[in-house]
Amino acid sequence: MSAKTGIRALYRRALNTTAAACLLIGAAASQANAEKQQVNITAWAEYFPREVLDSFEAETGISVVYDYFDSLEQLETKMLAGATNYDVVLPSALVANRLMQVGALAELDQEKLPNRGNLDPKIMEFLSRHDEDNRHGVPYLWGTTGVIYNPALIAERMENAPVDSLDMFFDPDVVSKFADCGVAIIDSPEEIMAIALNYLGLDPFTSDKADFDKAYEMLAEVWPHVRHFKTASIINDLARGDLCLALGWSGDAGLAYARALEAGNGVEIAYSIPQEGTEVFFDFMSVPDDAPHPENAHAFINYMMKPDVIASVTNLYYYPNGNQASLEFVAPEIRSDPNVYPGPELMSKLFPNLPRDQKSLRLLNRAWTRFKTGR
Ligand code: N2P
Repeated sequence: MSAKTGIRALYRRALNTTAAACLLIGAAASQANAEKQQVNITAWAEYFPREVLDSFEAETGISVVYDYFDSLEQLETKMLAGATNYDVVLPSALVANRLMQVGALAELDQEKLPNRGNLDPKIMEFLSRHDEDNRHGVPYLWGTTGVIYNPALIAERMENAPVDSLDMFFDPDVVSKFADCGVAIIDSPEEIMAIALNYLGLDPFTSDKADFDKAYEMLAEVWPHVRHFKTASIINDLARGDLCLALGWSGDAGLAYARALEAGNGVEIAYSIPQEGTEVFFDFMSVPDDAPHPENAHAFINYMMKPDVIASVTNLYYYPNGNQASLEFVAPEIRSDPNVYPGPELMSKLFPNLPRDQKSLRLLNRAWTRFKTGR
């Protein structure tokens, strides 16, 4: 990342937080009813720090059962089937919108969420496009999809590589240079297809088959140079030096850097938001309509909206959050890192993911599957 010393400081802070959490766990154990109370959440791996969950358990006596998913498609399929036993789910705003339309998300009880006042009105307004009047969820973390790279391995293979451009992935002459040190792309069809269409100068939310064909043709040239599409392996593979380039999420770049530092293996990781523009995502805390512990779900969501709590998540994971009151607790080196909190110029090049009709979704998924499987 740009502020390396900053990451080191954050990393030290993370270790201190772990020590503090250990003391709190002792306090929780003394609460007689601790084990009777439970909240079942599902989210990405590396999205809720263990120490934050421990503090929640210590403060409320509600224990957290955390089940993680590797792709939004996996979450959506489960949620559409229903009876998941989850109390809190973390879809993107776009997936949340589709889940709402089929009644899979409950309306939140706003009175049980007094910390809502801490949220950023601009982000709430944005999210109201996906969730009218912000009734079904509250923003958690957000971020961008961009170029994660190992500067040393890239420089060995190409002088002045265009690291702030999607040419790194979509120009076969460029990406082929990095095939030997390992290139990965997140398995996230709606996000990557929108970015690819936008790179080609096409409408990222097109419904025209010819546009999807053009994107597929470009991606087919890229495919031979991609080592894998395993979203969940990207952080560790980068941190070990087993990948030199990944099209992935901004915060995961910070995590890969921190993990390499922890391993002391000399691997460095950097991130840039592509100048052609890319997707900005907003993740969403919400409650399934059939959640078994809706009270606990509200308590959990409310806890995550405490300014110091959500700031500690941003400080650890390098993803910005949707909580305005937390900004004063966010480490200055993160708040001022334009790759984490993009300035207005970069921000204007970012586009949020928007709903598509069924026919376009089918075209998109078909192009993606052909790309991913090299057919
Ligand atoms: C997982 C981060 C996922 C964010 N480490 C994607 N919206």
